[in-house]
Amino acid sequence: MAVEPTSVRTVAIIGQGGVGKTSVADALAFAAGANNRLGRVDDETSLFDTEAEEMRRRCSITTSIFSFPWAKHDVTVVDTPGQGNFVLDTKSSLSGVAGVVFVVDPTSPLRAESGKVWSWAEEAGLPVLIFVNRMDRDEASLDTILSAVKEQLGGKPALIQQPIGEGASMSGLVDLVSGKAHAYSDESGKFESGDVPADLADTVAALKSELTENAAEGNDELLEKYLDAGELSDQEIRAGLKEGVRTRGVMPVLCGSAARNVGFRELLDAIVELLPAPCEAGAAKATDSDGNDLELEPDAGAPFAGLVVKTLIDPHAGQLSIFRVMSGTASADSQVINVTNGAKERIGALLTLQGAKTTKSDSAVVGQLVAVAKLKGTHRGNTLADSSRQVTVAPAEAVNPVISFALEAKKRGEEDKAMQGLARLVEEDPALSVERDEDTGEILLSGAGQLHVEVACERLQRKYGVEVVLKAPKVPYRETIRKATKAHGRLKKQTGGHGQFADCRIEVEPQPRGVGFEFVNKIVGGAIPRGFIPAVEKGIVEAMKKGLVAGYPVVDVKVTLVDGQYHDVDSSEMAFKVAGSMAFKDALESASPILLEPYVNLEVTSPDECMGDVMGDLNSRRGKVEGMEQRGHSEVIKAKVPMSEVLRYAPDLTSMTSGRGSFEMSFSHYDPLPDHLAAKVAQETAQAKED
Ligand SMILES: Nc1nc2c(ncn2[C@@H]2O[C@H](COP(=O)(O)OP(=O)(O)OP(=O)(O)O)[C@@H](O)[C@H]2O)c(=O)[nH]1
Ligand SMILES: [Mg+2]
Repeated sequence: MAVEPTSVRTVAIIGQGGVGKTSVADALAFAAGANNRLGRVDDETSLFDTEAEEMRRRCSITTSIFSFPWAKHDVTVVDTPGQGNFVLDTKSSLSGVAGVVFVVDPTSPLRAESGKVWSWAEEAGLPVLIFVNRMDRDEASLDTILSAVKEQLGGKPALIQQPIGEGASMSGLVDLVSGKAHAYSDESGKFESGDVPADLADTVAALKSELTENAAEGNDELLEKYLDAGELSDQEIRAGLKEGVRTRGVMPVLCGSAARNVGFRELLDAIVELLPAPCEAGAAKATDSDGNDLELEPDAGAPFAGLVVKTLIDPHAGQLSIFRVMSGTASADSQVINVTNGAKERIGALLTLQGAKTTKSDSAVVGQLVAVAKLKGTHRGNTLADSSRQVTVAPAEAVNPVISFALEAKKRGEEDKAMQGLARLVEEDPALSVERDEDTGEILLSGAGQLHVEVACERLQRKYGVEVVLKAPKVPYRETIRKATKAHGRLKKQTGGHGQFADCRIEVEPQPRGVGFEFVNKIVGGAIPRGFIPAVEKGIVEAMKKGLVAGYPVVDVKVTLVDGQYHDVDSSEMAFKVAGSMAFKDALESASPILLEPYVNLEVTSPDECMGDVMGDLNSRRGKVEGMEQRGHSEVIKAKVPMSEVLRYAPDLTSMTSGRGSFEMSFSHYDPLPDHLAAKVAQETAQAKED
């Protein structure tokens, strides 16, 4: 039977690394009866951390999805990675869901990872439930963590539960809306409902009136009634909260412990009662084939459109494309168009995801997150649609990789096999990229950090049987110009037979940092026929791949094509491409080219007493400290540092802080490399070429 769109709930479990997201996801699946035992990360029995690399590290590396029914609803839980090296996979998964559970740890401060996932959820306009996990720990402080959510993230937490007992002696929760106490006597996840313990009565009464006020604020009618009568019914409070959640005005807070299996039926109920169905979240924006914006009605009867948010590749079973139905209904055994690239695709079986397993289903309605196997030309970010209405939906913006390593296959001659395997890993992981250096033949693998790249190599070996060795990390330098200049490119080979002729004149000027490449055509009077102009641009783009200083790509330049000549017979696209390329190379010579180096944002958390060492060290690495902040007994330092100086920061920080420091890194910007260092880089490139 088809699912009603209003009973669909899709929710991503997000938060910084190690707060217990996967444990929460497992506890939800167990509470709903989707698993007959409670999966645990520590015993390698989790339904969500199922890959060898995840189990070995006790850390989620990729997003994992599980759908199950709860209270007549179709609930899909998306467990996301939180660790800095893997967290980028979380971003694209957020376009697959209509809400998030933001998990926090009341025993430790919020780190940059939390800020990152929080801001992605904010950008996507996703409603938030906050789950305070680890309430079983004696040092847990609900107040401290909720103030941090408010102050550091701008969250709007509203408690809807009050824990009974603290830390190890926590014995249950009071549901503030119903005023019932839920007493937990074991780890079965089941509770006895009863009256609020007498010693909590005052606290609960005060919290309830605060909550009622919060709920009333979502809706004018309720507010009026509340101001009038001084109270609201449970039903009205829930309705007010739901309204506030949808518009991100309120973020209900639930408490519990994945270790003790406390609080998960309540969390399931909150997902169903307080988070909107995807179809209630508002119409999705799309673009039609003429480039016009339109809204997709969140209606099961509308023409089908779906956004592919993730690709999974199993070496044996092949490719799975996971998509969110953005409008209409997807049906098994149907024909669709991949609107992004025009390919016709057949949806054979539709699959519901259950961790590492799947089950077949006949259809999926608007809002559901499902998979289809063996689509040939479909990739993450593509839109699939019914041929009757060919629209595209914009995918999440990709995030740039931070660090690159050169690698080679351990066995001679396995380079191509490595490239093929890596290409599949890149298809699965938006934060990974791979390319081949044309000069040295080396494979360059880039990712969010050293650990990310290392894990990719482990997966390459396990899934595709190729062993590789990582070499020193490579800094992705760029080149640009400092001076505007004019240049000329002329190809003339007209001796005997069919000749080659093309001539172009260009003006080249620097652009502000980060603006990229711009090409302007100012040819008048047909000095170069219109049909050849794209060829000139192509030639320039080709020449930009290799700068003059040290062979790195040239960025941030504007090129204006101002004049040229052609020959009726001897001119061709190829000839103009070559001429464009020649002109650009000529321009570089006189435009005073320089090297640019990448900077990273570095956020270091260090115990107070190691601060001096950490700061001094950052200075010696040419870092610019931008701010410091006290968080508990730690100091958080934010700095911008040249990437070349922190390629191997982890072991150094470990030794400076006796293992108590941690850091996060993300790409920041490019800036000119000081001259004496530029000379060294140029020399190294020349040396590598010779070797
Ligand atoms: N005491 C206690 N430990 C917990 C609780 N929840 C999770 N843990 C433990 O914390 C560790 C990390 O749990 P995970 O569920 O893997 O955390 P995560 O947020 O998924 O971590 P990443 O996937 O790396 O982002 C495991 O050893 C869990 O057993 C809890 O409520 N109380
Ligand atoms: Mg996890």
